[in-house]
Amino acid sequence: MDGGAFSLREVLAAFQTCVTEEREVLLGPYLRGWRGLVRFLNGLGAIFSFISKDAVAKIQIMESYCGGERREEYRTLQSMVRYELSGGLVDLQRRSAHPDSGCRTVLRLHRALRWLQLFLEGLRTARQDASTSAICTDSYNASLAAYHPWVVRKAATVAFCALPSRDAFLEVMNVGGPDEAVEMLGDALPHIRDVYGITQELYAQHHLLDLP
Ligand code: 1Q0
Repeated sequence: MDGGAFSLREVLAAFQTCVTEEREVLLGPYLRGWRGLVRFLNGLGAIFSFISKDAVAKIQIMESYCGGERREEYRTLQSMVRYELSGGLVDLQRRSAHPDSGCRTVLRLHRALRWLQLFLEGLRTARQDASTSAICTDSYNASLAAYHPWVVRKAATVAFCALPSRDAFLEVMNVGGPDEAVEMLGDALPHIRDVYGITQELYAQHHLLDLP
């Protein structure tokens, strides 16, 4: 997946690899999936760099935990939550002693995964001449927008206007023709939904859905 054109198929496959038989979410493939998505986003133009910079910063925080001294604790989302909560390593009220906990960092990516799910579903089912910026704006308003201040929402909405047409989009996915791209999305989406659902349930159980 390094260098040259790459296919969104491989990127999305990472989210399939994430889920273990015990229905735990492996952080390694989860972060590889995000890395791949960011590469894709960068390919869409410099106007999206304020988004990819934030995503990369969050991926890097997580990669440093996953490659650090306590890497065993960061093998899965479940082990991370257990470890950070039992060690008092999560700021629950406001960011102070642990501003960059794994729990709060993954929560941001998790919310963005919901946007991705809605956006890809929209692309998959839209008419051929549908506007991708409208699909993207709708998905954003139904998910991430609720967590963003006005300026970020404004900047995001402006950037979305620069998105290419649906067909051009399906082509940059690099999985073949539009029909194949639609089929690939149909195969990949259940796995994204699954990862989202498991994470959502885990975070709800531990009251982590509003971490500052
Ligand atoms: C295709 C267009 C991409 C649009 C992505 C939508 C997300 C918009 C988000 C804009 C916010 C970015 C600015 C930073 C916000 C942070 O304040 C916020 C909260 O963090 P914190 O630390 O301040 O509490 N951060 C986030 O909400 C995280 C946002 C991460 C966004 C990751 C997006 C990665 C996108 C990948 C695009 C893949 C496109 C694939 C589509 C393939 C279809 C052919």
